[in-house]
Amino acid sequence: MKIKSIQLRRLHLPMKEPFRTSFGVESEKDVILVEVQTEAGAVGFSECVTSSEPLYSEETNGTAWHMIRDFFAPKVLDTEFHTPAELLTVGDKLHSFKGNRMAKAAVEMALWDAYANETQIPLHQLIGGEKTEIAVGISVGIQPTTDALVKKVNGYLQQGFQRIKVKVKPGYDLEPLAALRREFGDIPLMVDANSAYRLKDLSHLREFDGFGLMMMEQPLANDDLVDHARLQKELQTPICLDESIHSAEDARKAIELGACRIINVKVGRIGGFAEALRIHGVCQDAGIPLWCGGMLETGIGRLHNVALTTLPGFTLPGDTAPSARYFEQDLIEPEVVFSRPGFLPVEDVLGVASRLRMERVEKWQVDAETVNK
Ligand code: OSB
Ligand code: MG
Repeated sequence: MKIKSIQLRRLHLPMKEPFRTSFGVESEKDVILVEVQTEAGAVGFSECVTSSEPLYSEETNGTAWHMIRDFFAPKVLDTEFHTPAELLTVGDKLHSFKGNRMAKAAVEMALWDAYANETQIPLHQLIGGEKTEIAVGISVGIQPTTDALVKKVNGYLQQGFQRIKVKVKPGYDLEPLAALRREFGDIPLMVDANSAYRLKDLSHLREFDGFGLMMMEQPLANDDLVDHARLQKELQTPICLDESIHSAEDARKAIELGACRIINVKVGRIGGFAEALRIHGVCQDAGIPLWCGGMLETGIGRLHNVALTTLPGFTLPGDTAPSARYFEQDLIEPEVVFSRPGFLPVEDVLGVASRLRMERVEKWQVDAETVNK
């Protein structure tokens, strides 16, 4: 496979409802798509998991566009990849450029997707995935009232989601959790704080132990491992790291320190499929369970997340909900839908371009640029 051209597109796609976390609210999906064309005529797509503002991480759609256009895409233009083993080295070509892993991941994932299209081998097979369906839970944004939360969660349980993840922040945590336990009993329940607490909140965080949660996701700072290790020693509830894990090295150090007992892998956050496979290896060796997180992706990222989740180390339900969770109409057809309640099918996707509705991409597109060497 030889890379002939790379295009960037930016879309503003309407969302069904706003999604609120401890750091802010997202009401529209502002997304960058990367499109790769090969000499043989294959097409690969990916979506970048950056957002408009640097609230989840330092990266934004603006910085990602700049990084991909000016540094990352030119590095892979005209290069050749003949085997999956060679695709594992895309990251090495970008390694001298520091950070910006979301932007790097978008390029890397589009190359894997193009390779699946060119070789007609589904992505999940290329990366060594094994499952034929995957179990999924749902991430529930912060609601205006506890009643509203209970109502939402009830609907999701009816639909069959395998676990409920509730976004929390100081002032919106113990009371909603108590209401959910009262209403729904022993459901698989977890929280995600998106770095809203500090170690000084220890006595408050201890109270979460009373709710029998599957895990507490990223309670402390986005760039911290040391305080998470101190916190984990004080809590019964397993800590799951999301924002703090950018690489397999981070995973190794977090495990060594005892900073978490579970890791949320977002392939778009950590630099791509190759790094995800390395994290998978580190965590399998250490007996650390994984699950696949989400970034409110369109169907493009959703299909890539499904492929990732087929790896055997992803033993806990992920955040990859059906397309209809966020979008009236996804960019792909058929959309991502349950095969049975709480499960997504693993389909043989030979590149997401085969599912993409270009007229919908064009409908929501606000910017486009072809990258030159
Ligand atoms: O922390 O997992 C997170 C959404 C945007 C940014 C960060 C996170 C999330 C979610 C939603 O929890 C996951 C999804 O449904 O895609
Ligand atoms: Mg999270």
